[in-house]
Amino acid sequence: MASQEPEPSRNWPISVLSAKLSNNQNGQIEGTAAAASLSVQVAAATVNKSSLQTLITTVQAAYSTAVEGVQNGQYPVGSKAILNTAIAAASTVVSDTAASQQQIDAAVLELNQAFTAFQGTKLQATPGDVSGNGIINVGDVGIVSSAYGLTSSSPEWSTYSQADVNNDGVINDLDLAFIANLILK
Ligand SMILES: [Ca+2]
Repeated sequence: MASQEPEPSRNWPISVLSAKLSNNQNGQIEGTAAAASLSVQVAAATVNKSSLQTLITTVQAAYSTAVEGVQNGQYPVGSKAILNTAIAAASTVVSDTAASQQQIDAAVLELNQAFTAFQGTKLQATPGDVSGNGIINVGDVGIVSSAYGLTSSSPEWSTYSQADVNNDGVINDLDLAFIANLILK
């Protein structure tokens, strides 16, 4: 990537505006230096922004597809704004031509932490809560019973797939037993 190539060295003009002259006898004579300037060539340190850029791309993709709400697979309201703030902070570092490798590495760490925290807020279905009402009870057993025997190749599968609690592609005794065990706990 282009970002891995060293930036060209730059010339930094330095002007001497005033100087104090000494006569070596503890006395100082205020003097005005003649207008002088010199140019110091400073080789820009090689910084690698590729990992930060890649991370930003990844997080931005997750951000744009994430949906806020209360359904399974969604994210709590407000969580996207927090992630977006973290993306913006990382983007600022990427576009800062004076950013040091240390600042870039810190930005990678911070964005990674924000991304992990965001992913942790994703709403997950409770295994066994087939009806999705937040509790596991006889209603869930009823749904599994009514879908008993269906397999992933059944035409009604998309309607009843949530009854396949153990995700083995068939709704059978194993799923009923799983839910029954949770109810009896
Ligand atoms: Ca099953």
